[in-house]
Amino acid sequence: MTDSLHRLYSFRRCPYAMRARLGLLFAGVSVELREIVLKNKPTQMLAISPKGTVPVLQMPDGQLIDGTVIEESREIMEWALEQNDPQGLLNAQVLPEAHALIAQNDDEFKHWLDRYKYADRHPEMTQTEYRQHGEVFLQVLENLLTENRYLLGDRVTIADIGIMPFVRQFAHVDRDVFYNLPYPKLQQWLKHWLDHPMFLQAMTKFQPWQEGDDMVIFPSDQ
Ligand SMILES: N[C@@H](CCC(=O)N[C@@H](CS)C(=O)NCC(=O)O)C(=O)O
Repeated sequence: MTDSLHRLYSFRRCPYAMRARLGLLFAGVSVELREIVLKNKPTQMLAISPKGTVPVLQMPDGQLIDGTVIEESREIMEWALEQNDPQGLLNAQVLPEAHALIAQNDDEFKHWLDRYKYADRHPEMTQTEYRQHGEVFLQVLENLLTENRYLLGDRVTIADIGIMPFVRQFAHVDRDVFYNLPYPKLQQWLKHWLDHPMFLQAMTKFQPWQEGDDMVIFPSDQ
């Protein structure tokens, strides 16, 4: 049984890996999890994905399907939900919009988030200016959440689980600042996710994987 599991290389604090783990949880798909340390990536991971980013999903041995490795977090979320999607996160009616919003997150917001978080490494602008650039996306999300409970309607979609880890990271640069910004719906949405059982499970701590370790199954049964 466990021989047929996919294997996920993951890093607990990485927002891309968080969205992949959330996708697996919402799909109810179990994988073998290998927690990694970014400064000491396993050679086994680099051998299958030389670009060296997490998350990476590897097909079980012997499955002769094209593309035996998925090395983009959005594709891992979607792969999982294509197996099983009881809550309809891949709702076809909003999928193009979800993709566009996730692309805006990954291509624009993440850029400002990194600079806001590590402003000392980017002295071209002040930290406040970086935050304000990031807030352009926060305002987009706030507007969506003024209309609906979730980003794209009254039900959760991949846009919510794909974007939430990044908003969390932005908020956690300085929680006092974040919760005093004029985005009440977004703050409420983030709090909802931070307390969500799936998110809490996605943040389970694991020891970094080493050759010879017992297999770790995610999600674990407890
Ligand atoms: N486009 C990739 C980006 C993944 C990514 O950049 N992950 C970071 C960690 S959050 C990483 O692995 N960086 C490599 C490193 O720091 O060495 C995806 O969506 O999966």
